[in-house]
Amino acid sequence: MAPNPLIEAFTNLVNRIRGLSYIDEATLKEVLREIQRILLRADVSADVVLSITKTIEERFRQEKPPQGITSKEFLLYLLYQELVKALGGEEAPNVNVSKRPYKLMLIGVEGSGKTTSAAKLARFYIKRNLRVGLIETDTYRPGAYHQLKQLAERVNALFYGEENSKDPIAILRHGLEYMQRNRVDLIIIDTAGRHRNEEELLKEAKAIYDEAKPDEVMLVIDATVGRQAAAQTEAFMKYVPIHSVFLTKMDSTAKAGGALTSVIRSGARIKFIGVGEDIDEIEVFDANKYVSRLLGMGDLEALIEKIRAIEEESKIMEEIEEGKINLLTIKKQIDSIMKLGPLSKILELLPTSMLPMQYRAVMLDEEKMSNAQEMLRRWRHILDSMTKEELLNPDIINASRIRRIAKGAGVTPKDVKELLNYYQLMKRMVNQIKKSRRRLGRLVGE
Ligand SMILES: Nc1nc2c(ncn2[C@@H]2O[C@H](COP(=O)(O)OP(=O)(O)OP(=O)(O)O)[C@@H](O)[C@H]2O)c(=O)[nH]1
Ligand SMILES: [Mg+2]
Repeated sequence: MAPNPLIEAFTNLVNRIRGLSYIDEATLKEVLREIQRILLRADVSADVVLSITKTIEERFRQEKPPQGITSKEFLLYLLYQELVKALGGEEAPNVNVSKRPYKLMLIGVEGSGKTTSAAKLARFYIKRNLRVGLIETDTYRPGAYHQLKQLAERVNALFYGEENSKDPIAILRHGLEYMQRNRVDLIIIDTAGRHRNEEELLKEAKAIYDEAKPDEVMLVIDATVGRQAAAQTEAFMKYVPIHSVFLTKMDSTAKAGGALTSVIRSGARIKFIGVGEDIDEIEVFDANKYVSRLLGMGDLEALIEKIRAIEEESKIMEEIEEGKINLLTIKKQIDSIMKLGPLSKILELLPTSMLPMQYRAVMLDEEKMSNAQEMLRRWRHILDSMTKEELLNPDIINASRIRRIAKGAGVTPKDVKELLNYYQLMKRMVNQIKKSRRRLGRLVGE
């Protein structure tokens, strides 16, 4: 994406936070005010801005940063998380085409970028080895037929249109037949945006929808309208179901933040963004990726990964404390530790670490450390060659199973036994803790 004022402002803020020696009350307030200024300038509506900063503030005060994470880093993490949340959450949209042929209809106001986006989508899916056809039903804009026909040729998509027709429904019907005859996997229907008035536009959209019975209606919105995007979405939703949104011209507006948050608030799902006029300038909208770029992250990504892994580990610890322990628990634990990177870097995390006492004592020794790492890797292989049943119910693992598992993992039966001993130890410890809790509970009269 081209340099944009939003990215610049956020990157500056991130660098400032990093440069702080510590975060006191005054600097916290200042940082929050700066976040508000940036978001308001990006045309994000005031209530969304307030809810983002309020949540960051509350979480910063109430939640303790995970071990090994400074309060500065934690603040950056909260900023990242709350922005992702405001942009629709963690999961990237599913852009798979679920059936063949799949009919995708584009609608939107004049000049929003429908025809350009139709070609971008064709290119996107052709790259994914789909046969794509484009149908032009716009009978209003002079030259619409040639515009899409040329684009279709450029991206190697099939094309159907009728240059002199004034009947979009007839064009559509012929176009669908043509595409089906040619065994097209994905049929993209472009519609007109130029009408005498809005009502006429919406009514035609509805008529085309009824005739095409598309699998997906994608609303194309020009991001330069900023927070007005929600009103547009809602107007269209009254006439046809809106399954997804293509937000265009993200490259040429300082109001992208407003467009994104307002569309999301209207309940629509943003699937694609247009980031330039060229046919390749299309991206799947992924809130995580978008926010990472917004904050100029790069290396911040490592921090996010780390915090996630720590959170995952504390979830596992909770499970263990509740007494739900089996070999699957151990497997998850090893995964989260491995994700945290070299063991030497996670010394601070040792209290919650899974390593048995005898290993903790030797952690500072480089050579022994790499032995411990080696051991974890070995254990991971061993766990991989167990069946689900064995993971969930380790008591069934007898001598012959141990031999099979060892062979599968390329280790000795002794190695497998070592892991099983560790598991038994953990289980005993957990039971002890549970017992003493219960005793304590009885003492205080629970
Ligand atoms: N910078 C930029 N320009 C874009 C983007 N998408 C579309 N455009 C431009 O927006 C203008 C309008 O695009 P069209 O695709 O013709 O819009 P339309 O919705 O089909 O317009 P009508 O058919 O009149 O309703 C063109 O100049 C495109 O090049 C984008 O992501 N970034
Ligand atoms: Mg058009």
